[in-house]
Amino acid sequence: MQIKRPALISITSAIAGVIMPLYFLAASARAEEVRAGDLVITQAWSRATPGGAKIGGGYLTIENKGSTPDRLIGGSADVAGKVEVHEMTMNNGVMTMRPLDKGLPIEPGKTVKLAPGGYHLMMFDLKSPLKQGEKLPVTLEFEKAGKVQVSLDVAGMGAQRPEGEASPDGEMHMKKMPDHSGMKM
Ligand SMILES: [Cu+2]
Repeated sequence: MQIKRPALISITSAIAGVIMPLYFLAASARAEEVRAGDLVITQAWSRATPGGAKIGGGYLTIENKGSTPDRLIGGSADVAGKVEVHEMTMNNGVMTMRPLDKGLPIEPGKTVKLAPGGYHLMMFDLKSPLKQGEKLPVTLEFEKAGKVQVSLDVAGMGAQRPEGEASPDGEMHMKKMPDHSGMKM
C-alpha cells in the first residue's frame, strides 16, 4: 500500500527529527568518541586501583579512517608520573609486558583495540588511586595526529571491559547487584 497523503509523511519525519537526536545523546553518554584527523577514538577506559598502587592501565579503541599509517607513541596524564604504550604477551605460560619503543602502529583502514591482556597504556607513579566512576583525563601522543585529549571512564577493579559493553558470551557487564538468590524468604 502506498501512502499518498503528504501530511502523513511530514508527521513521520517530524517524529524522526525528535528521536534521532535523543538516540545520539544516549550513545554519547555511554561512550565518548574523540576524533583527531583521520583517527576515531572510542571506548577509552581504565579500572579502579587499590589505595597505594603506583601503576594503572588504560584501554581504548583507535580506528584509522584515513589512507596513511599513524602510530601511538606515548601519552601523559596529570595523575601519573609517566605514561607508556605496552604490549602484554604470553611467553611459555608466563605473562610478560614490554614497552613498545617504536609505538603502536595504527594502519589505515584498521581498528586497534587496547584491552586487558594485550596492548595497553601503562600509567606509572600514580599520585592518587583511580576511583570507579571517575573520568580520567589523559593526553595521547600520535606520530602524525599529535596530542589528543581523551578521558578514561574508570570501571571497577579487575573489570575486563568498560561498563556497558557486552561480554563475549553476550551478557551485559553490569554493576554488582545485591544477590538474594540464596536467601530463604
Ligand atoms: Cu604494562
